[in-house]
Amino acid sequence: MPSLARIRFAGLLLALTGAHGFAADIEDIFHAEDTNGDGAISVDEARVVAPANFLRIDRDASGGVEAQEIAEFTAAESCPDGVWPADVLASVARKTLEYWDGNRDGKVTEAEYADAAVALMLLADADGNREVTREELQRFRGEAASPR
Ligand SMILES: [Ca+2]
Ligand SMILES: [Ca+2]
Ligand SMILES: [Ca+2]
Repeated sequence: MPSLARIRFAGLLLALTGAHGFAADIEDIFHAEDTNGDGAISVDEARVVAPANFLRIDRDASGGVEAQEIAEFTAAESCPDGVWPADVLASVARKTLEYWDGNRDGKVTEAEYADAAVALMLLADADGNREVTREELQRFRGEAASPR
């Protein structure tokens, strides 16, 4: 089963990389999200890109993202370590939905997604200054990749 860190990582990646692919590398993420080019993704910057990312995951354009859509989106993108088994994928999608679904009604609106994108981004904010640097994201990614 995927570890909590891995599921958080999946949610973070989806939150940060919805518009550029699940396995986008850190330079791609910063190129797209660090709009003022100061080397850190701020809360405002993460919010600005959230709607475009949301539209990409909301495959049927219903205005709500469901677990199945998260699973489909994840499967359609390349994963960091190849294709996950269907049960793992379903589990990650379900957990990711739980993280995103602020009011717990089983689907995620664009506003919930934007809030979650910011909250998940801040999981990587090791020094708590509400911005995420390449180093912070790299470290978070490394910790998620080797669960203890
Ligand atoms: Ca920035
Ligand atoms: Ca939908
Ligand atoms: Ca920081």
